[in-house]
Amino acid sequence: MATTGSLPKDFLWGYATASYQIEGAATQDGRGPSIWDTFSHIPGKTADGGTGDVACDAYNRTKEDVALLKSYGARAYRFSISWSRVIPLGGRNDPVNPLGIKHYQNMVDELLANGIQPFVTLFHWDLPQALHDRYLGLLNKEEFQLDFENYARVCFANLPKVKHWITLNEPWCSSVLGYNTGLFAPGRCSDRTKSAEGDSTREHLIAAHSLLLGHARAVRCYRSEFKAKDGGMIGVTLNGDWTEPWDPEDPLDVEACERKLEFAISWFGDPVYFGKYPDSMRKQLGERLPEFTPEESQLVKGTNDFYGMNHYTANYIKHLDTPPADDDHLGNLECHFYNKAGDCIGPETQSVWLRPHPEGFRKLLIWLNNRYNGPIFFVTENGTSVKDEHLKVGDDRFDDPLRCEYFRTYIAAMARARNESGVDVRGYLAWSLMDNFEWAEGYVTRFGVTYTDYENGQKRTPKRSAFVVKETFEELIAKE
Ligand code: PNW
Repeated sequence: MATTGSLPKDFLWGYATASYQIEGAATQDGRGPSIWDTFSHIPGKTADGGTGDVACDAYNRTKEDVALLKSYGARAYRFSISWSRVIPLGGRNDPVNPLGIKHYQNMVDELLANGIQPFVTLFHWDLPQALHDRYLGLLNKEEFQLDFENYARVCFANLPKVKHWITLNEPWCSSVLGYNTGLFAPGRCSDRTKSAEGDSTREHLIAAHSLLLGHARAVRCYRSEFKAKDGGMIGVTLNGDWTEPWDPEDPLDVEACERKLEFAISWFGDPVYFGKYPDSMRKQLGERLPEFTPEESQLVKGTNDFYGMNHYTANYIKHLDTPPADDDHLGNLECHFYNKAGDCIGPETQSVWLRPHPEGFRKLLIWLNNRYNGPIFFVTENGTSVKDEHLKVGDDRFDDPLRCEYFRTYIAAMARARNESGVDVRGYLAWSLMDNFEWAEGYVTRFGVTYTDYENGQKRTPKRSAFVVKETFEELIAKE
């Protein structure tokens, strides 16, 4: 049981967002376009034709949103920087936009003035479009890592008060969804009905390699030029779902569970902690998986001051007996919501990939803790959508019992992992502060503890879950 007062008094909790999902102001104050501006404007790429042009208009509501966070009792806020707001063309020889810098400085100052710790993500998928046009972005490892390092340095130099830096958000999503399935920007894949260009058998593996090198260079830069003076921490945020065997009696399903975790998480986690890709991936992917040169391996190894963990759901895993497809990114297996006995992993939500299963959160924290030898953890995202929430009317829009239950049970599961298994988790950022642009789902799917009224000037109204999260942490955190 998660008991009263069982989290330390300095436990950092709060909410998370990302630039393209909330800022809007797509062309304001000199911002350049990102690959998400381009992609979301292509008809058919988002559920409702939604784009981030206006989103929650958060760019123009810094004070209002920080006041909202404060009213929720938040001690921390995770936001991301729009690269193309800071360097509109993105590259290391391109001009820096002082108005973009100013915006994020104001945000940090406003948060600190209200006692809220900023957690800042450098890259939450919104690559400057100019870098994609110039050299195919993530597919050009030499150029990308240098441009990312330069952008990171500009951010570190201008935001010295930030003590928690996250280099990349979910590089799995940037790689697989952007270059293998093509569901996310830039939408490349082998299916020519979806994309004129792309190779789903290789490009996601190349993109991932470039991202790891960019991450590593940004960390090296922070540690050598800023850490001593500014005293912050830096790490990468990885997503990962828990896995349970479809047939617990079948050793091949049990093995496939581990393989799924390695393909999804250790693809990035193992290079960051050990300087190499997992053996299971090398075995299946062969020469399609890039090799780290000895220099690259050294550069990437040991680059997390903390493990940033995004976690939402779990699946039952069934192994496949057939040889893997060349474009397989899962590890030659199937993901299911029901197991062999007919048990369901969790209730439906609005997101086809997400079903609540809080025990999986506890188990995955323990799995990660063992694999990576007890790192410091910050949970940088956790939350849920609610089925048909977009259809609700009147005050019912602000009542979200499934989300309330989700947060109660997931936060309790995290506290148990900490208290019973010694997982050093020091903070928790719920996804999300407010309903926002949910990528390919557009505005249909809502993840906020705050209702955003897109019809009425993006007005924000708290949902019940905002109070539940506050009460849950007030109870769990020790008073002294
Ligand atoms: C995360 N999947 O994305 C992101 O970091 C957020 O920006 C996003 O809004 C949030 O989760 C909710 O979706 C994911 O398909 C998107 O498995 C898709 C998947 C996982 C995470």
